[in-house]
Amino acid sequence: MALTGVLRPGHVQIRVLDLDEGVHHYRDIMGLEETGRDAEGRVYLRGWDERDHHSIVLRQADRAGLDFFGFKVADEHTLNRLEAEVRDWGLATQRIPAGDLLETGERVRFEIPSGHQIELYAHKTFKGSPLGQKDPAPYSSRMDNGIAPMRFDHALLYGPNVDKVLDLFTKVLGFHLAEYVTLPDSDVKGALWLACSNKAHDIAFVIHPEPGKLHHVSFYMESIDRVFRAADIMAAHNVKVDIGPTRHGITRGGTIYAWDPSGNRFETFSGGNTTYPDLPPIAWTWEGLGEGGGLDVAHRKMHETFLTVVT
Ligand code: M3P
Ligand code: FE
Repeated sequence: MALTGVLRPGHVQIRVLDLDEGVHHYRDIMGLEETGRDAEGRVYLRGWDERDHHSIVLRQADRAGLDFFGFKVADEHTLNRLEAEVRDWGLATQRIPAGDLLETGERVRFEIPSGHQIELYAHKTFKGSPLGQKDPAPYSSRMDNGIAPMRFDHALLYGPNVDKVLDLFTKVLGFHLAEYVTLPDSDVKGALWLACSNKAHDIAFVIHPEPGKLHHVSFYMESIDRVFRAADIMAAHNVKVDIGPTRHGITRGGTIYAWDPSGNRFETFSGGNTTYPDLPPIAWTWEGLGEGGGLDVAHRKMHETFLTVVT
């Protein structure tokens, strides 16, 4: 499979209410590596299997949530082409200068119809992983440092105009729809799982009246064992758990949903379906999402927090 265009989720900037508390959570309990701090006081982190400089940026603010979600694209030419196509589709775009985020090139930012700030960029400094790039080592102690996810994997975002978001991501940004949920007694798609790769998904959306909301930022774990180990570490540090450990029927990923100290939900996720752009999407009904185990295979019910708690 030739990956071109949009390559992968590259970074998210998350607002935390107290920076030290946020750093303690993401660096010391999650076990992400701190790779930098900038003049604005933002803290940069990444998982042990990531090669680029960072994927998670923490910014202290008086309300929690997501500032922006950035995708890495293949090259400068792709960045220019997608910028033009996003404009032709009808969105205003803005160029953010290289270096605004540490070790990151120029970014193209636009607000999508769900109210989220999405960015594309072509360059971020290659830093390598702790295993090395040549004859890589089989093990690094970073793999056991806290919860120790391999990487930032995806986010689930809540907002209006999910139909327009689907059009933009599939017709302009080159994503395919992997799975979706229709609203009760309707064929309107109310939730989307979208992939630019053959992962289970790279970004997901659920319809919601308030724009720009964050449901969760997800971290990829090597195995379901590591998800259970994450549950032990969460318990040891009094991390508040929402759902799990269980499996999502949608994506078939092993999961825990839990909250950081600012109330932002995060997920430790493993496995999941392999998707291809030629396959028709998997369709879930509203009942399938709840009683059908789409959200929670083990308990086969809707959890109220899934629909109501977002930042
Ligand atoms: C995920 C995931 C639902 C499934 C959610 C899936 C809400 O968060 O990462 O696979 O049914
Ligand atoms: Fe998820």
